[in-house]
Amino acid sequence: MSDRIVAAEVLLTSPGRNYVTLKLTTADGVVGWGDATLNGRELAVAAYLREHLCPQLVGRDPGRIEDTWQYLYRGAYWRRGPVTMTAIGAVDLALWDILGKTAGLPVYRLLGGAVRDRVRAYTHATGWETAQLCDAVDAAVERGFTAVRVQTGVPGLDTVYGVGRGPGYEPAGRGTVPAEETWDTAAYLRHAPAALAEVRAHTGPELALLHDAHHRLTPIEAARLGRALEPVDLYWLEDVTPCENQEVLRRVRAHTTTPLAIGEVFSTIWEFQQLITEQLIDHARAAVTHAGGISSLRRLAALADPWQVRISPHGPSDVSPVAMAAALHVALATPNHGIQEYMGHPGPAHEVFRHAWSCVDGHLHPGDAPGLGVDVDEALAARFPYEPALLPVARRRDGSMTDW
Ligand code: EZ4
Ligand code: CO
Repeated sequence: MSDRIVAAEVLLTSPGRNYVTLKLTTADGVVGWGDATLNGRELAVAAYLREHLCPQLVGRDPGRIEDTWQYLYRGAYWRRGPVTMTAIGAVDLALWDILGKTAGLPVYRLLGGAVRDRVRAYTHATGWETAQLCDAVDAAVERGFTAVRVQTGVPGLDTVYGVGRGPGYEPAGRGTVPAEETWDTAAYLRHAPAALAEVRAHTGPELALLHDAHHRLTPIEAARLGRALEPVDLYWLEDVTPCENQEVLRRVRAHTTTPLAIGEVFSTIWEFQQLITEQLIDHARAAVTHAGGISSLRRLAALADPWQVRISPHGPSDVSPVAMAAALHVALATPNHGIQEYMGHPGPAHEVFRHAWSCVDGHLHPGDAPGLGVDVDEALAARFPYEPALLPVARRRDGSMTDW
């Protein structure tokens, strides 16, 4: 008789930032782990799992990964959306973990084996002033990175999302009410191209530079920025416009050859469909958990491949070491993978989530441990209780809300 899931539990922990983790246990005693972290909406996913999915998982055959995905997605009347898809993603990750542990193989071998030796990664460099930013880029290069995301301060603004006044930044701030920031697109567009050109002059031509606009621009502003950044030779310009209307990207594409990356807030393959089939983007940025797991990320890659679009998944501190492992197994085994974002995790997170994956010379590898290769230290996790934390919101100078 095939194995059965006998327990489905949700763990909340905050070793430097909040993480939600799904634990599935089989009758044979195999444990599978899935990441269910949705930045600033952790408890919504935890409740979706605890109240709705966990009771449906107990008694199921853990080996029926695709059928479970179809059951939770296609079978449900209310579907799509980041909370639902993150919960399904966590289940999918945990089931692949169980399959790998049962087979005694790392997940990438179950996906067809490695198509590359290692996974190229990019990390973040931030600096309020351009000189500081150049120092941060140098530090990343020193660590071996061949690709760096550069985010700059904007004169006249007190804060800019994703840019610390000191080294580094953490997207979510503690508390139950979000911080409010002021945003000024005109000031940003006046400053960013010149700042990035200075960074390019500092680095020379070879280093891959990336930049993230965090969904703040109109189509014509995005087109202007893309065109202004062409001399900088970016690896990509990310999230130029808000996520709802994909057609606006046609206008951006018509005006610039700067490569575009979009999709860290997308939850399903269907949100990418038009962007891929009209070749409006170069990189699909879905995070493995937020878009429904390994099973659906592989489907997204298959859809993107004939259109020469690559998958380059989201990898900030809020993508837990469990989801990072899953992203790396997919990356190692997927031909049209581009680059993996690697922001890094707070120190204690590496102790709670002991992982076989590694980052060496700016490249990642999932390791060869069976399954996903992450063990969760539950006793240690319990010593870091969940603390509410949220992403900021932003208003324009006239006080109206602006887009993400
Ligand atoms: O804003 O992870 O490309 N990376 C990013 C991140 C995201 C946060 C949101 O949870 O844009 O910094
Ligand atoms: Co981004």
